[in-house]
Amino acid sequence: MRDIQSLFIKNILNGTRSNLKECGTAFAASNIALCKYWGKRAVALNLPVNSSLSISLGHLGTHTEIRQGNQDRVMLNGSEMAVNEPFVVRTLEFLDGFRPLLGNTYFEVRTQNNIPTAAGLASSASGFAALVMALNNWAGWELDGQRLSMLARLGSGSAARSIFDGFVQWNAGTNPDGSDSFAEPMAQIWPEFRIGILKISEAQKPIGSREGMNRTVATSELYKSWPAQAEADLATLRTAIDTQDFTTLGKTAEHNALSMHATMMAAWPPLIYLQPDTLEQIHTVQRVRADGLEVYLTIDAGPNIKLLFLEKTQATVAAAFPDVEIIQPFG
Ligand code: 2P0
Repeated sequence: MRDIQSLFIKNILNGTRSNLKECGTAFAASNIALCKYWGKRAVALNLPVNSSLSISLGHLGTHTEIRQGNQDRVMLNGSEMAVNEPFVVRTLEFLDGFRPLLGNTYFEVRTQNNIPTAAGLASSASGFAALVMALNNWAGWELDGQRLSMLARLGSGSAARSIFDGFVQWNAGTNPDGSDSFAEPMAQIWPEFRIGILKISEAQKPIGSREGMNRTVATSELYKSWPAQAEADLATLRTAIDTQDFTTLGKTAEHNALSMHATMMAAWPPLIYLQPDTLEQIHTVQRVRADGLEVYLTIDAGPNIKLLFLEKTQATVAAAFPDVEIIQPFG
């Protein structure tokens, strides 16, 4: 698997000269999918079954610095991490693919997440995107967004989308070599768009996304209907973004997320990421919506809820959900 990734990296960088400067830096925003990525058609190259569409979180994400060191070192939010920490192992495994192209150097990586840790938002998307962009800056490769997206994808699928800001589509592609599976930004901006984070639990989820999606593909009968639904939802979402049709966007994103959870629950052993408090808040969303408040939700592979609403309802949403943390994606 690592050989396949190393070869992919070599091909992407074919003909690109490295000219290392003292230090490379980059920032990448985190993202939340409105049409979810769930399931891989090829594990080694992180190739997805379906295309997905996300919105980036503005200034919330990961800042990364990379330079040459005397040994491999990884700092997270100012603290040096032990080499056997999963975060470090995953970072260095990813960087191993680049090492031969950079004079077999040791890496010193400093990563700073400004995503509120309490918000329960995944940081692997912004983390691997920032790492690839910092490498590109350090080595002077001047790669375009398409190639940066494909490199970030190897670290974590959702990182392919975090190379860009705003609304972003990650095309699943069909080529077995992964050369057409990359993200592209959409031009539309929607300044009134708001995301509300409802933190349900900070506990580590028992099954990570990676294992969870592989299990779903392998064992869930309901997953058979997922690729077609995702494709239809993505088309609907694109039109809703084009026309700023918030109702259609909200309905489609919520339906997409809950359909993904249905495929997970139909896996064996079942994957149930929702907690009792998640269900309680889902019911609250349904109740306030029945009362006329236009708010929708999406949920990733965990118990936390992300609300979707517009600026004009912000005060009402904050009153209905007192613990909500509000993000302005285009702020
Ligand atoms: C997404 N998720 O589209 C979906 C929705 C979780 C649920 O992308 O194995 O960490 O590294 O490619 O990107 C989380 O999965 O998985 C994810 P890998 P990743 O945002």
